[in-house]
Amino acid sequence: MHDSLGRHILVELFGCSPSMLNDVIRLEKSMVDAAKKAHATVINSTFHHFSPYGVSGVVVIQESHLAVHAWPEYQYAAVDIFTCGTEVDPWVAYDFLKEALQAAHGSCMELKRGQKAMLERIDIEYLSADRKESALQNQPQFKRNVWFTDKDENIALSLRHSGQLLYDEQSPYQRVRVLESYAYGKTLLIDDMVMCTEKDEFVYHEMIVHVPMFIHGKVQRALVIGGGDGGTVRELFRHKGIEDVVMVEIDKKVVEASKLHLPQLSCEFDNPKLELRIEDGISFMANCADASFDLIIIDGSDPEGPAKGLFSPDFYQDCYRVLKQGGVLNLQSEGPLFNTSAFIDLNKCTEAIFGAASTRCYLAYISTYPTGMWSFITAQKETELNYANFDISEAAIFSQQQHLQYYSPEMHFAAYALPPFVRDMIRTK
Ligand code: SPD
Repeated sequence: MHDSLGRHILVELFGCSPSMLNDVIRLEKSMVDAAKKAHATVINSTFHHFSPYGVSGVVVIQESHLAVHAWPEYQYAAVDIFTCGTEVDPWVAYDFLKEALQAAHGSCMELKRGQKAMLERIDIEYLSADRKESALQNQPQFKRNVWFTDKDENIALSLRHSGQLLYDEQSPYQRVRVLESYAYGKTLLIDDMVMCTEKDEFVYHEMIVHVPMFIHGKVQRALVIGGGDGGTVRELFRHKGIEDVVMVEIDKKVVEASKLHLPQLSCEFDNPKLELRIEDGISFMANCADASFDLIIIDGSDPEGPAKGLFSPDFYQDCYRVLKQGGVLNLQSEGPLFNTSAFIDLNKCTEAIFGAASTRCYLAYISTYPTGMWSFITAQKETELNYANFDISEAAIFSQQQHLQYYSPEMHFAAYALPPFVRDMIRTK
């Protein structure tokens, strides 16, 4: 017979595995398993990863809770294990966690919570009588609440997911993962950033491709830098006039992840008109012959890791050289409100190379990129860019026949209308 209602163990775990402490999925699983080992009934778990490192999470059990806050950079985890009743032994959970987190050593303190000598029990039968029925119907069900968060210091986007990774590979360049999010379906991540999700990838891929395709009007040879998931080449091949596409992706793991788990994106990788090269797009561009493409699309990641070079003036100087006269460059240029400095720098850089009259920015609304507002830049070589000068009826028929979900001639016009605050961020003309 216990002399208190609950037992609360405050645990300090030192010398833990940093990768374990930074892995929200494994940490959540260990905490849930620890609860189960201690014979607790798990009701719910909520876990968040913080970038670049750190995880916080709680497992709610019928007998109270287990909580963790992990500092991978100190190889340290603070854990609370609070149980009530006689069936659950919190020390079993402690032993399990110490091993699972590969802690070199741990220190603990047990507090008795709700000491019976201090309490007086009242009769609350009247409260429970009318709840008996609903309690029977509402047996607790384990509900996981595992979140992926794409964030910088001040802004975050979170997606709740199943807690299982469908793909998880560390390439020489980056970590590539696919998870199953509840609201947006399968989601491709590079490091801690969302690249695309099944449910809204069409916005990005339709807008990065069809806008410049209709502006140019007769693209035959296109080059894609990045685009390893395949969404951009899928959209390019909707255009019957395309004769060949070269796609240069640095990381074969991105292509592999997409082929395995995102068939709606990777469906054109076997197109005979596609030359898929696994190599660095920046060196490819530096060594590419002058005036060899009608269209260049830069479908890279954010300015971290291997994509950093896709944000440099030398690279855009090469793009200019490699385009034919009248050729179009189209690039993803980050979120004006999320990666403001990259957005401004890319606009300035492309304007300096192509000329202000040949460069324009447009927007699309991509709900799974932080802030939702995303931008693209179109630049045309040795030609004043008139984004509104395209074959509207052809674009309308194309949009209908291809069952596009975002691109239409109206969206094409509208996309170039910038809210004044965005226009002011990049105003030079
Ligand atoms: N913050 C996300 C920016 C990602 C841009 N590229 C996405 C690749 C989709 N093909």
